[in-house]
Amino acid sequence: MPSEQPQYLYKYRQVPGIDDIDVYLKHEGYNAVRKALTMDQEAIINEVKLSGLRGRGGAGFPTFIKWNGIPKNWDKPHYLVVNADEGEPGTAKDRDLMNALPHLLVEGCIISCWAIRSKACYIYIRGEYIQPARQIQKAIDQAYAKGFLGKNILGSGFDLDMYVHMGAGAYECGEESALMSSLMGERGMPRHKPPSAPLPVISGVWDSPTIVNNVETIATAVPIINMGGAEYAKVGTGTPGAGPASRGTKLITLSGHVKKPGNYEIVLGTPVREIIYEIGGGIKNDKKLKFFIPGGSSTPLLPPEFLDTPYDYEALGKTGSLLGSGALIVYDETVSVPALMTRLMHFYAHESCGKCTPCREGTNWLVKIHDRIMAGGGRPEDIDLLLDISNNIFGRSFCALGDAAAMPLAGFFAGKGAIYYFREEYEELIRNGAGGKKRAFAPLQM
Ligand code: L3W
Repeated sequence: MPSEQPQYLYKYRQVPGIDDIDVYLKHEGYNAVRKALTMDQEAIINEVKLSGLRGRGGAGFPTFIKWNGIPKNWDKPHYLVVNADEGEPGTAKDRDLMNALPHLLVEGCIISCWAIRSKACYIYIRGEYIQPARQIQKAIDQAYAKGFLGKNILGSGFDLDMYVHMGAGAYECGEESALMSSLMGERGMPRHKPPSAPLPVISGVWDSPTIVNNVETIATAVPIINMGGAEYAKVGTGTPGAGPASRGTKLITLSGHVKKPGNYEIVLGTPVREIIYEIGGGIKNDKKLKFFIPGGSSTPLLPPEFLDTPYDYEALGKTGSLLGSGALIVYDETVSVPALMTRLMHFYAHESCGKCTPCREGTNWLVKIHDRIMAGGGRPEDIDLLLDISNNIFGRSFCALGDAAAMPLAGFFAGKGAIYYFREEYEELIRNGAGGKKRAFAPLQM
């Protein structure tokens, strides 16, 4: 365990029975709720602003701006929706948080709802997450029994109800507008966004103002209120309040060819090299690192020359990749890039909701061409065709799923992606056909 990394979310992660409210209460549990209920809305949002907290689901949008966006018309219905539809390949940090520390999420929801004066909170959990959903439901029941949920919470006059809603296994439902459609019982397809439709903070579920935040974002409200936003922001990169900055800690899922895969809490800005070689113990069987994917399968891979990049929003953005949801996937020298991309393209084509043509048709073409190359029937012009198709998907699909398929392969606008860095592997497979070096599919290991 990297002892020098402050643990704000994982502080009590290893305490036996911490998922039970009685144990949680003995470890600062619900202290942040007690404190928050003595603060007014502006004061809570100000602490979140001071903390520099940005959305932990992938976009990194400043949380306080989102919370401030809810119209201050408190009598009208408005909602908090927690995005627990963690579907990005390589990402399992929200699963761990919900399994191990369910009360941290419930506590974060109460604080967030109090900050926006919402009387209802929905936790939308991906269909496959049966155990996390059970854990959250148990935590909600225990919180009701102790008076942290329901009517007149701790005598404050604040009422709040919390509901678990299970998805049905569609990756697309992690996209906030598709998630809201699914929550309302409609097909899980994305909706129009600004400028042709209002933001969820103005009109979300049931045409009411809605905050949609990731599990980790909401849970982070707990240490922020406990320690104060300024204290939370003491670690990280960039200067708080002076341009974009990555402050505080981030849960990451470290997977693939490392000796110690797992979920870790790291300080934003920790170099990737330190994460892979110290926290992760280095490459499995002491093989050579070939490349890594920094933020989940939708983010472009990076070769070893980027090992000294600080793991933060700005530095990873400058590499042509992204921090994304914090899923760092590590690949050793045995991995075939075309084989990995084939596997990923199958995933995105399968998960495309079919609403828009560039994504529905484009992802299928990416699959067909990859399958052809892998079967030994590739043509020299296929590589540029893959780039061309990616370029026609990127920025032209209805939501980010199309971009997510194009980016690992081609980067942003056919910039630096798998083909840019490992074009010769595609060329070799095409040149040698079925006689080319045959390598196994690289699984996205956890
Ligand atoms: C208030 C404004 N709110 C924007 C809100 C907006 C949304 C958030 C970010 O995609 C990415 C995607 C994945 N006032 C606002 C405002 N908002 N302006 O801010 O919006 P946006 O459009 O930048 O991003 P998004 O559509 O939420 C998220 C990428 O993350 N990703 C995803 C990984 C998947 C997981 C998972 O499985 N858990 O996180 C990885 O890279 O591709 O590009 O809420 O409403 N003025």
